[in-house]
Amino acid sequence: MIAFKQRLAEGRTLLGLWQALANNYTADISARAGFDWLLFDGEHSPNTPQTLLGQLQAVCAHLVEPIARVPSGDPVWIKQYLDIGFTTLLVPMVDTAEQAAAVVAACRYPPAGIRGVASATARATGFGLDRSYLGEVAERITVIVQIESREALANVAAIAAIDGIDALFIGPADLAASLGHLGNPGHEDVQEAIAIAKAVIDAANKPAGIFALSPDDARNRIAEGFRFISIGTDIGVLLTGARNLVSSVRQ
Ligand code: 3PY
Ligand code: MG
Repeated sequence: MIAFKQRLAEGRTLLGLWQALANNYTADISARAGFDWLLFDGEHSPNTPQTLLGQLQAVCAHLVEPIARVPSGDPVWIKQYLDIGFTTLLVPMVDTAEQAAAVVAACRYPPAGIRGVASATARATGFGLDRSYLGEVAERITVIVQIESREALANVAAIAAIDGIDALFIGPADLAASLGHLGNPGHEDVQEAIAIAKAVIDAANKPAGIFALSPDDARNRIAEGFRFISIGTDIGVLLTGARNLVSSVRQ
């Protein structure tokens, strides 16, 4: 299995779909639709490690990268998400280099980090059958942190410089709120902040990702050189399809 950080280095922009329905069937269907990655959301969706496990198992036969967003950078969440077998994590609300370094440490075993070892009882290690997992964990795991506050913007260069932070993902909704434009991520102040953050991430030679606000926004983000872009959500796809269906039939 190629690590997501290696795929990010290939050059093609990787397109993703946000999974917020917290449902195995939705994950299974989405995994067949041609996306490069799916984001399983533990921060804002009704997910538990148990529901995430089912979704992860539902997509593992497909050529799509399952990314999990942990509820926070708490090492306990990180440990559980890694142990069930996610190899790419998105950590929300990382505002400082210290927090970013702590996230990396939570993903590594001692002496490099602080992750607890559950070798034979973790799905991550093939229940103990994958003997190389413990030694290869740093190469296999991709750590992505979210830049989504005024404080994170001020610290983005220092966050990007942390060894083990593989990519940085800009969250326009929280960034807009933090900059005083709650509910208006299209505001020019927010867009300007995104452009500055992107330039800093580029200068650090790390891949930048973003949540696109529309298909047009997604195409613009590709042209700007974002390396991975969420282009929608499972809820949005369902709701838009359902509303279009009913209005196409109702007289
Ligand atoms: C945000 O926009 O705040 C997100 O976390 C998702 O992109
Ligand atoms: Mg956010």
